Amino acid sequence: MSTKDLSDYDFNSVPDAADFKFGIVVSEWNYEITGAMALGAVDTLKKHGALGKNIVLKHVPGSFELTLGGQFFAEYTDVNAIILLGCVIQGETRHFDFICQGVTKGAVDLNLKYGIPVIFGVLTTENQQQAIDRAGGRLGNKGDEAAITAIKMVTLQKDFQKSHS
Ligand code: DLZ
Repeated sequence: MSTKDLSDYDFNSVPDAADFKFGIVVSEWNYEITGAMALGAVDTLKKHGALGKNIVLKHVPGSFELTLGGQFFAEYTDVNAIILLGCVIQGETRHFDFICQGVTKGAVDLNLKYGIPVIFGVLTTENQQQAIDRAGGRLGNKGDEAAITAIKMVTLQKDFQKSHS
């Protein structure tokens, strides 16, 4: 069992995000969890310089819809990165497996199709407590981690673009 804050990181190792634009898609299913992840993500982006006007938040009904929400961002906006936030909690049926497979594959496909970072911020837990622990609880906040990953990946993409121009 994990006891470490998984979101613990070196603040100075994260690049400045002042010039970047972010789209965040939040699943309404298990919103007490995903809402806390969204707050963490926005807060972390701002801590690293992102401007409020450059962070756009949209909601979808469930984690299965995160992929299409992300695709809308890719097609209709000029964001530099898209963060998908969801929480799938294991139930008594195989629904869990299908949703997890769908959104994971969907996120991979979006990354490759649009060539911008699409960050997988989806908790897949056995129970509610494991999700609470990872959404601002004792093991950190998956939303914060997704925000940091987004900043790092946009910076990496810009590095490549600079060296190829
Ligand atoms: C239907 C469903 C179930 C059972 N569980 C979850 C869950 O734990 N987390 C989540 O984000 N969404 C869940 N959903 C909803 C699906 O993601 C989706 O919204 C519906 O199947 C409609 O496409």
